[in-house]
Amino acid sequence: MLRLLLFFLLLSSVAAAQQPLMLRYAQPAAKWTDALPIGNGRLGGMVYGGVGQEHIQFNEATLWTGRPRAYARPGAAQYLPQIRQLLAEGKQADAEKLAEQHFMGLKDHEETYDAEKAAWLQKIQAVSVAQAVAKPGWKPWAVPSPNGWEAAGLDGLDGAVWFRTTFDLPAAWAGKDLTLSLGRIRDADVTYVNGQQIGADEGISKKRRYRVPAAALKAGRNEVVIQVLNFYDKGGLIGVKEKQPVFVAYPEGAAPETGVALSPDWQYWVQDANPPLAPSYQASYQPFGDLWLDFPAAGPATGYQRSLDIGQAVARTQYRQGGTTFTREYFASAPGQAVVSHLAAGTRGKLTFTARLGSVHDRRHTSRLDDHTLALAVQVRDGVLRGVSYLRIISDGKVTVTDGQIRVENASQATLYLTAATNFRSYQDVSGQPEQLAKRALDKASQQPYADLKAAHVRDYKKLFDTFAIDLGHTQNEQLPTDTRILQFSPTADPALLALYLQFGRYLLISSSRAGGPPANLQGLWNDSLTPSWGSKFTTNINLEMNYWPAEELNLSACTAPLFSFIDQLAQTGQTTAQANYHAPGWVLHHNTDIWAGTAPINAANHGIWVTGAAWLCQPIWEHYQFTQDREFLSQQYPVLKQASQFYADFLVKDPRTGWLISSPSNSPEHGGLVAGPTMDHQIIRELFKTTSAAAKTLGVDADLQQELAEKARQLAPNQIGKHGQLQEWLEDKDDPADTHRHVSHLWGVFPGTDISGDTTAALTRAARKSLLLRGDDGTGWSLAWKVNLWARFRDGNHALRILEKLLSPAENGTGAEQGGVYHNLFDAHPPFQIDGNFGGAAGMAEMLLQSQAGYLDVLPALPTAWASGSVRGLRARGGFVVDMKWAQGKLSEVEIKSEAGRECVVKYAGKEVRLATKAGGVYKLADVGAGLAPARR
Ligand code: FUC
Repeated sequence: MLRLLLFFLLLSSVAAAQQPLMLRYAQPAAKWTDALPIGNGRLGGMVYGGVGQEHIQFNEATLWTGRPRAYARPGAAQYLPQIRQLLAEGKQADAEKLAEQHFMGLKDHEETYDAEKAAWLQKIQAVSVAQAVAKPGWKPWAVPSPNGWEAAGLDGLDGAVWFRTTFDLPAAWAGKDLTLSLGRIRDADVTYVNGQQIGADEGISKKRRYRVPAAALKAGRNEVVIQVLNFYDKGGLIGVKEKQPVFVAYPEGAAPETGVALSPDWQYWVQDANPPLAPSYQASYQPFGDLWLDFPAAGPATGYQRSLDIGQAVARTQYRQGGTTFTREYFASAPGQAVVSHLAAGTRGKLTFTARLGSVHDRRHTSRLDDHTLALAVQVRDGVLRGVSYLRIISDGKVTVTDGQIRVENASQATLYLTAATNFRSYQDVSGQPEQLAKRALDKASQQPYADLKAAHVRDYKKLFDTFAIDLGHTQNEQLPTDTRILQFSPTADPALLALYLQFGRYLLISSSRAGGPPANLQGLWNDSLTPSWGSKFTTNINLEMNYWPAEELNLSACTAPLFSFIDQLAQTGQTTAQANYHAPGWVLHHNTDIWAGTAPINAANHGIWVTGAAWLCQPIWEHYQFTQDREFLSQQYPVLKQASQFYADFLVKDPRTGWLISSPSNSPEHGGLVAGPTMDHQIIRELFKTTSAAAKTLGVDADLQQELAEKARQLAPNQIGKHGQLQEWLEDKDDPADTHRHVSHLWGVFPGTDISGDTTAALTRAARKSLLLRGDDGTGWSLAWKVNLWARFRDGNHALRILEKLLSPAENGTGAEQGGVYHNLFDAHPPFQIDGNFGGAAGMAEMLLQSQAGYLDVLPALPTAWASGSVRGLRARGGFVVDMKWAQGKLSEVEIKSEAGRECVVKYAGKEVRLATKAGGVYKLADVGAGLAPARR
């Protein structure tokens, strides 16, 4: 007993020293991707941990632009035969043109926009350059930023904005015409030199290089004035991507490098910040607000530490100042439905600060609710959603509240309760009462003492998080701050960083995907921009699905609930689109969707018409059943599978050349334009037909449908091997072996699908492997993550680890340019931040350790040499099994399998196989004894 206890104590002290579940930093966050994320699935916060000023930027998952509306274009289907015909004749450009005009979904505001824009432009143009320059209210402007004025402090601004600066004309250039280079401008500009118009253009990709006639120039100082019109999204002077100088003037014909720079002392004046709402296919996820805490100026801070404990889901900041230790803790509680912060001073009465609520929304308002509570109300500019947030502070110090702030004086500790809600109820219903919801949560949370609230939060979180553990070995690097570990990372220098990365993926899923809320979007739950990249929506040609890859294997099945309820909504709205675009039964979804469950094709015909979003989203439904063996779930979700199958059964057409059934029109995601018969579609549809039939069989229903789907699956275009030995991405053998495009869509059948698996189709597996080699080892964050999973399925652990190393490379390499990798806070960089890489990377590591897609448990299928010893607890396998295992010197030493459903369990390892007849609840231990797998001796 004593020895056991000693062992336990030893173990726990090692664990504490190693801090395997901590992100740690020695300085506050300087930017958003340094800040630490907390979340409860609905409320998210990014904690900066500043000393003089604390900042928690926060989100609520249902605050989006847009409104309930029709997304599909009525009558689109009448153009379908012609689009198909054009594609069959090889006339891609004509097909895309026709589709662009008639087949894309409806944009919000598209009916009214042209007239409103014309009227607005008339108003804007009524102000002359001389009048503009004479206006009061010009403000200084930092040198223009490559990401538009949003990134330079004017987030969300659209409209007419004037800029001005000067340059000095060298005497030697007198009488010469000049070129003025301004880079790209979003969206339109009118440019003046010394009051004379010298150019005007519209278009976000055109580089503005205007001729300035000598006659417009003066000796000495010349004034440049630019009126910029920005109709939507990012705005302003956005530079150019190449390394050529911009904001220079030089003699016509001379090299830009010989030019004089425009003075960096720019000024701007906002003429009008209310342009008509621009047409948009889908809505964008929005930030909600900011909590600012200002502390009185005091001496320097020492012993600064900032951390995120993902074992407990608690962030902390600690430092000493003026002889007092200050500590802060933060978490987003799911049971408490609040973001909670606790501030404490080690010396009595030393805690004094002012709390404010702000927001980047133009329409925002703060007010005093009661003598402990401040309220913030926000309203999105383009849409019907509004939000309310309350901040209540309970403290032993003096608390005073005004309409703008809460002041806390001479306290020893203070607890901050932050709640938020919107009027979003569903994609059809915005009648929610945010005041009531946020107030109810506030009253409930703030009645609980901090310690109780925290204990309930930790308990709730650990119920999910503690179902899994992993150990890949330890080194001294674990003692370093996380940002340094990233810089010094290699799989041998710091194997524990990989384990941390995997667990951080699980942390992010628990924090951004909880029953009752929307699924994790492109940024999970976290977003600080009114114009986030790709709208921070749900892109369905890889990204949304990747977010849920780790859920089942890494024992977070419960976190899939938001995905399935979202799919149920898409299966409703998708029926309208199936009718409008294809005259087809069932439901369809294209490559993107938003909180309003838009399913129609968007953006452009060359990539927006990709039809297999619905089919792909059926895969996690079947997977969930496979992992959990939950028949009730399967029978509830079966109509979604059935109706998707009905759509594709109707949609497929016979290829006139081969006689195969093909998907047309469609696209191999974001690659190669609108085509007939991309390989990925056929793989996904084949898998859908197979799983729908299997589900029907399991449930004992729809025998006819099972037959029909089996027949259609047989007629579907098969996977083909092309002239480079590659798996063809398209129907025709036209792959370019030098092409390193980020999407590896035609490998869907290897992962996440099972259309091509080493066991049954060795030649196709070789071809798929060849295709992946040709695509190369680089890519955006999610592209790297996908490749990790693929190399795991190809049983090549060392290659998978090489890609993981890239996935964990520093996204910021110090040159200002970003690359696929991780930011300081371990967020995945596409770049920019996109959470799919975090989730896909975590799933890839699970695939390296255990696979079960082929009807058996494949133990350590892709163990890299560098992971010589390790252990894992709580991996899940299809069939309802939970697996713990240990390995040493690259060899399995013990595996323990818990059977939840009592199914037969086939286990394979290193060419050996064992079959176990299991009982529900039974636990089975096996060890590798050289000659085979045998029951383990205790
Ligand atoms: C897909 C990808 C892009 C990006 C976007 C959100 O369209 O091709 O790389 O990840 O989704």
